[in-house]
Amino acid sequence: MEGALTARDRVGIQDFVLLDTHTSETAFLGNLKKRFSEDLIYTYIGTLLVSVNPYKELDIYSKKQMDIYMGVNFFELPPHIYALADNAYHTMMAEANNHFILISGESGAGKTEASKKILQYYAVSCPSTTLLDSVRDRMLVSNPVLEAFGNAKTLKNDNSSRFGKYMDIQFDIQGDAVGGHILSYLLEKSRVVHQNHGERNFHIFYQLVEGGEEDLLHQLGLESNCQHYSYLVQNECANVTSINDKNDWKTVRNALSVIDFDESDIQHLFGIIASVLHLGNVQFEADSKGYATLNKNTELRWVSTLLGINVQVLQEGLTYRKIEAKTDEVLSPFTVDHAIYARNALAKAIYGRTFTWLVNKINDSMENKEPSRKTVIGLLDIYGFEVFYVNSFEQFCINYCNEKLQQLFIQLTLKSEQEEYEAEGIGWEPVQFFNNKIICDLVEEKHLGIISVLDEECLRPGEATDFTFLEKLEEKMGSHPHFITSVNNTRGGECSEFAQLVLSIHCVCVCVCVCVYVCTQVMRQSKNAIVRECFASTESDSRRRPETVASQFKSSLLGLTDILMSKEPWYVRCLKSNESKQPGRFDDVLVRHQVKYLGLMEHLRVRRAGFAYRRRYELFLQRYKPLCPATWPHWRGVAAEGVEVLVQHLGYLPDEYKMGRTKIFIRHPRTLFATEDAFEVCKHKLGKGMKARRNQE
Ligand code: AOV
Ligand code: MG
Repeated sequence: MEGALTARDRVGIQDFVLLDTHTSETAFLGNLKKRFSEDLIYTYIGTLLVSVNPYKELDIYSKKQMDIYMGVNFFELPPHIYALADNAYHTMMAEANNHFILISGESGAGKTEASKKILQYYAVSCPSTTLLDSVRDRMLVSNPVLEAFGNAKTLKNDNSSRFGKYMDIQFDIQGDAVGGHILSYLLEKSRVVHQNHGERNFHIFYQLVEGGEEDLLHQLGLESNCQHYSYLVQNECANVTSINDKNDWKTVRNALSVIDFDESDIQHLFGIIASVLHLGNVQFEADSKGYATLNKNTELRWVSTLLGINVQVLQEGLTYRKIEAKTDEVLSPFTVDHAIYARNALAKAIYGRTFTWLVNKINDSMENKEPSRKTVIGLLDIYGFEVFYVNSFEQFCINYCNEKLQQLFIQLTLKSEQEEYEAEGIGWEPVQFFNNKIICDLVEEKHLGIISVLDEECLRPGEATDFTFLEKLEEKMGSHPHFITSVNNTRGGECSEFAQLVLSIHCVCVCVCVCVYVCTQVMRQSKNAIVRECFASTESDSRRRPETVASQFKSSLLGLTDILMSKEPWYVRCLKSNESKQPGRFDDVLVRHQVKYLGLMEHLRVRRAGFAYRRRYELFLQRYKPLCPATWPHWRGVAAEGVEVLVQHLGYLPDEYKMGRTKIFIRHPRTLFATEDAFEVCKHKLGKGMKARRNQE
């Protein structure tokens, strides 16, 4: 009987920590499902926010909603991404330190949407001035631009991020959002030239071809039909119902003018996108000796015009390798296969470097040049964990990145939390959890991990093959409990997923080698200003062997971990409700699996058994001493004793708090909120005099 249900029965519990009867996985899922069926997609575990993708627009992101959440304590309103954003902001302001929000979950779970909601919240709700409005507009429009160039339809998500994004939002001392800075991580460049079945290339190509004005397309030599371009039609998937390329084109076009792109930048940028499409249509034939020749060069002429490079030079670059002998250079012709490699490598290099250029350009436009003190909230939205039928080097990197972030989460929550109780001498029953450090080590350990073995193999061009690589892996880590290969299968002819991974790593190595000559030498002659800038760096001139892609990625992730470790964490854990991207469907098995591997139950157990809040005695006493006659205006003794007197006076029950060596630990946030409310009342009573004194202190 619907009418007999209490509100709690209907909407479930909004904080799992309060799920009083049991902490079983089934109860956890039951609560999530109940809330999901009522369109309540957010639930807390303490201060961690769990979000379940509704796959439909919910009316909960209006300006009115933002206003409701502004400056309100975490648990006073239903859970919301705005509450988390607001609390991170207020803590940053109160403590004058840096924070980050780690948004994680598998592909299609809602990370990018969550990060956009948070950015919108800050852009709209923070104090405002006309000058700052333009910075905020730029931060907001940077999203559609980067998504156009860095997102694509995959089997898991129609708008899948194919690069990792970390964005610092900078706030000044008044709390105004005054600037932004983006770091991007490993763009999946291979998508430019190849997409798996049912997937698309990056959105921008379809947007330009479908939405580009007639004049523009004419100038770029493009047909307004995706079917014409071999890089776009590999999987007959140009049109996707959830995507409106024509409208998105308009959004991107407008956004570019907001972020300071002048007409010449825009011409050059779309010249590059068009040149990649033309490159894809460049075909080779074998001559009588089996060497590559162009079968017709209309397309190459377009590439040459758009990039401002002599067509002869370009043609040579794609069909010959330059070998430097002692005194002079010898041109060695490519086979058709090698020419195709070179062509694809060039397309990927141009696109990849243009993407980096775009990020830099956006950063310039969001930069705040004021030297004043700033604090930041970092937003991390990376590509989510993904496993396809065929997995390649990209999935290896993406999933390794997700393991790294899970490791960070474990370190910052489960591990450090329990270590702190131990250090503080708080009685504690340890909670068991799976520590995925062992997986991270398997991938990244010096001399022993998969990446090291790959690097070694890359030092033996010509000798190393996919099988020697696999054999080395077997030899070094065959007995590792989390290492499984299918060496035997691959020898039998049938390619396992892992062999595919290895094969594609090999392709990456070959492409990188071929590309060194084509890209840098030829592209530096470009009359297209963006291309010239992109290839101007001197890295390939150096005599040193360039770092492999995997090693570079590993270093960049270590750098990211350092950035995050220096800040205070907040977490959003996104869950995918179903695989078919449909509203109203909650797939128990799928959600249970994510709850498990994200370690949410362990997190809940630590939270429930533990303490939501802790603060050093001195700081606690400093803030709340006006609430007790014995501690106001000064407590002359040891801080811990003062805190004990204070909380006794406030009526804390013995179960609500524990006294550690240096800190007080408070079990439930509501205890602290009650104290904080009392403090607010007291502040009013004591009036401005007290505030002034506090400020002096
Ligand atoms: P992801 O970022 O986690 O995947 P997205 O944020 O792109 O996933 O979400 C995928 C799709 O789910 C979106 O395009 C929306 O259609 C829908 N969606 C997600 N969150 C919401 C929400 N709060 N309200 C309504 N619809 C939502 V990936 O980038 O592939 O790892 O790499
Ligand atoms: Mg995403």
